[in-house]
Amino acid sequence: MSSRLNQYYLQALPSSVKQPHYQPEAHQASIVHIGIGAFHKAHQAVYTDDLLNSVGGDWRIVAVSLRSSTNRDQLEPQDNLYTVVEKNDTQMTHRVIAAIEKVMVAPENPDAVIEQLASENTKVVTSTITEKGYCLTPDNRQLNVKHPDILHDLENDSQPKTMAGFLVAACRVRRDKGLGGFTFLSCDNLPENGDTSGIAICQFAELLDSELAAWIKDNVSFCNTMVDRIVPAVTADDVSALKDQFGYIDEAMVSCEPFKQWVIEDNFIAERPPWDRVGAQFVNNVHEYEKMKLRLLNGSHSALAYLGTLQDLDFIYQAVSDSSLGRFIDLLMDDMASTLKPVSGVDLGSYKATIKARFANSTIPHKTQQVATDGSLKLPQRIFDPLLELAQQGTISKPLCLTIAAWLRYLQGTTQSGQTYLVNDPLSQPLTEIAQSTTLSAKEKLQKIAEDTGVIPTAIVENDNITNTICAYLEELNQLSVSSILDELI
Ligand code: CS2
Repeated sequence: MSSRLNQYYLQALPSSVKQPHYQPEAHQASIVHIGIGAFHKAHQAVYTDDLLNSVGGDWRIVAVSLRSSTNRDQLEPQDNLYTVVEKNDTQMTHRVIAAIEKVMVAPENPDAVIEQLASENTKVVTSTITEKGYCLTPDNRQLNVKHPDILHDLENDSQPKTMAGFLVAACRVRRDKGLGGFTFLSCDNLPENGDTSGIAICQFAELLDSELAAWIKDNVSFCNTMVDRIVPAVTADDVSALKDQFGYIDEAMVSCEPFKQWVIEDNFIAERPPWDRVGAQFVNNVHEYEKMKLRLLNGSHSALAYLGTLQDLDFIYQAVSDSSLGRFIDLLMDDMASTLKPVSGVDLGSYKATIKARFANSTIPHKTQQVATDGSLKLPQRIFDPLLELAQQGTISKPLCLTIAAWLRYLQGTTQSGQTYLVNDPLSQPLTEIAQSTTLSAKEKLQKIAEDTGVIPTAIVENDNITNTICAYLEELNQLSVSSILDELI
């Protein structure tokens, strides 16, 4: 019978699985991470494990799940240990991570989460709650004060549901106890993720207590960060492959690519984990790194997700390996690149080539449908912003217009061969209803999405050159095959 990974099993691990060199319980937790999932486990927790291995310090992590108990239930029986499998066509490595001290499930005990965030030991709070967890307006810049969860938290500020609610409740306790604040690092793909989180959290606080909002502005620093690592959702096959190879069960494992990057704005109000000793970069300004990654990597990812899904391609590696789609991505990246300023130490040509090679990694199959989720929250920073910037420079980007048309066509819920799927997006109901209408013209659909949901910016619907291009592509996508449209564009 196979054993479950836990602290006792560590001694029995085969030597090809790297183990932590430190005694986990000898290090306290000074980081609270909100939104534990595969990405956190394969990114920030790996950097932190590297730090504990090579430098030490009280930098373990208390992770919080705002919704489900799944991660706690998988990790707790394993003493919060889990395996990270890094792989591509030429390498595969396995290591056990011990950086997470425990997982708290917020809905089970919100007071305990507030207490942890308000503890004197807490110096840094990180988050990966996906774009929708921030409860922002459609342009992803302000707090959506009409969001049902925000309304709930304004009414129940000591028993919150949202991250903003928890952070503000914890700041109230810290202020009342005479403690200082902490540094907050958003690790999600939002535009200017630190500044945006700061704006939304302070807006939320302002609605409750303006003195507390002022305290937060003075005592909490919001760092912008650029995070990068491709981490597809874990499958039952991943868990069985690990068991077959090494003979142990790890329900909490994650698989990812070998590549990882973390650029962090150096704006820490409290003690700073020396993550730069283990490969992260502290810089004065993250914006250009962030824009480069959001547009070249995430923008291309979304384009592959929508165009790939329409072509019945289940995985990103299949989409990028399709010769027409691959060539299309080159054109899309060229247009994106002309909206970017030079980034210190980065050669854009090799950056683009590396992204394509990373997408082509078939050993970590990443579902097109996974990347396609929540398009209404991803497209503003990935596609709409660069499209409008290019239009200001006098260019109507065909690749970007085709990507928007592909998203609208994707919202119809069928591939070009007629396979159906569910659209996963917080606004799926209004968006699919408009996209599937048989009476509205393509232009009316764009206008209605802009008016009813605010997702498409008015600057786009007011620009005839842009709307005509998107509408022409949408009509073509309803009549022709994706590959013939791509071939024509190329
Ligand atoms: C992806 C990202 O799901 C998505 O929208 O584009 O999760 C992407 O894999 C990461 O940002 C890579 O760093």
